[in-house]
Amino acid sequence: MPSVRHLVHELLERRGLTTIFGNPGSNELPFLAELPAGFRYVLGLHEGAVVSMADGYAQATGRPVLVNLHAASGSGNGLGALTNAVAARTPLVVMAGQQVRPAIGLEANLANVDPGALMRPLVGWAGEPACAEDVPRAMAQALFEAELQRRPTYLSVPYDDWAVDAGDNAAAVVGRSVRRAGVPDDEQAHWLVEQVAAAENPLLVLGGDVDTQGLFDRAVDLAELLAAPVWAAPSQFRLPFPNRHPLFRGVLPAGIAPVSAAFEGHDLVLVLGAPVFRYHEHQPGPFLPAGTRLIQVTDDASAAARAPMGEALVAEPGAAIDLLLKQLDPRNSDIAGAGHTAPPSPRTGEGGRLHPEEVFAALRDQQPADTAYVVESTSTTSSWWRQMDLRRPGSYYFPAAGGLGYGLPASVGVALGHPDRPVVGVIGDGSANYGITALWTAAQERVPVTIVLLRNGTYGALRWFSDLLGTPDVPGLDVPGLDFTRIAEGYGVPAVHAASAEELRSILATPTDGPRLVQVDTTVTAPNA
Ligand code: TZD
Ligand code: CA
Repeated sequence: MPSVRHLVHELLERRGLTTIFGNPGSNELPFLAELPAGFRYVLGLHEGAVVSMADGYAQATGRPVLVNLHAASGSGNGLGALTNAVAARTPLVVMAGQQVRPAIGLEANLANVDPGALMRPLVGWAGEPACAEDVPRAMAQALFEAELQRRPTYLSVPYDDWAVDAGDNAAAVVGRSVRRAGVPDDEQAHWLVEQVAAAENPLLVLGGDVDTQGLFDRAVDLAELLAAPVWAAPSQFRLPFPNRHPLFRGVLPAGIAPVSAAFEGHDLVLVLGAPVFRYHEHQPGPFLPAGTRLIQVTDDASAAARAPMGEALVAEPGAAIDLLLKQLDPRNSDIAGAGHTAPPSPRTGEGGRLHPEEVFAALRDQQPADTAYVVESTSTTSSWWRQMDLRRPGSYYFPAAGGLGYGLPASVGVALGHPDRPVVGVIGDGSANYGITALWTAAQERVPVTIVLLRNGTYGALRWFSDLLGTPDVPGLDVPGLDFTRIAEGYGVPAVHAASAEELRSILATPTDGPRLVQVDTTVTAPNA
């Protein structure tokens, strides 16, 4: 009879979870024993980096990923990064080892006394099997829950379970499949089509799910059919629409009042694949202007339930888009033929520092059009969108819950998931420190990724916030004295300092077959200017 370990390995293999991101401890070693050929263990040196690498990899491949963490201390280290995976709806299956059952109640070292309580409310499901024979089924549940809920899950397994004979029934779970459909029924479809057809001046708001669910190009077809302007939903973690398309209006500002102002004059706002809404700065006001209705289509039942206004249809956004494309007549518009708007010339820096716009213009001009960017640079948002020209699906990733430490590791994860695309991480000198150990993984795995490190010496976004909140005298906002070329070299990643826009352009013009870091000194900017 096969062991628990053998069955779980087989289950993971059959479900395609053969690239494992992890940082093991003693409790985890028995699971890792006898890993079949074909499995790849990508070692990260800190659990925050492990989870963020896995998040980037899972988003890039569109597949669930197994994350292997140590018990309480290791899992705890991963929690901050898990906030981003929750907001991005990434199906990570986090598995941690556990002490042997008799030792848990004694609170022996490395026991995870209440694993579910440690990980909730972030994970959508958490469990520890009540007996060894139940481990393969519990692993299948963790995996299916992650896929069905589109949310990370957590499984804790006592380490002496792995060698146990799994018994006759346990193998039945290995070949299971669970499918899901989210197509509106006829009546719901009819209602949705009617509402959109009747709107005089509809507006589309697209969320990150549009890109994660492969709907980027179809969203363009829908917007052109409706001749409707398009906003990206606030606090965006993916780009759902080409950012220089003539119908694109930008990313909605993350406050109640400015969102409402942006909807002024539209009788219908159709939100696809986003919560309503992920606000940030508290700017009170009416949720919607008078005369504006809102319909949200999302497959995230919780996002529909918690929205404070509008009507919701819980269904796959892709199904709704297909339905509207099939059943609506095109509105007269010459927009489809209009070209993408040209970027303005970049603002320039001073005192030997580049303006971030000069850096982004260099990326836009020198990088191939299919480059995927992972951005964690918080004060340069406006500069970024002013200069970039992103027209392909999967071009942009940002920490979905705003938790720093995602960008650098996720760049590595996205590059591992997309060996066919150039990947650039655009990382601030504050943000880089939270996930810095991913440089080591990039070096060891020879991941072709370029990290452009923007060194402005400060937490720029917090400087802007301190003005907004009327707290100009707060401590702890500057980060001087960091040389990321030396830090990167120490982790085994070749690094250069680019002192001018020309130098940066010539570095970027040479493709790389391994990791590299380019440090640039930049001027301090505000996220909204
Ligand atoms: N810690 C974590 C894990 N996430 C956070 N979001 C913060 C702290 C707070 N924070 C922000 O929200 S932005 C920011 C911090 C510290 C500054 C980031 O600095 P940076 O980028 O150098 O990466 P800018 O462009 O200088 O703002
Ligand atoms: Ca900074």
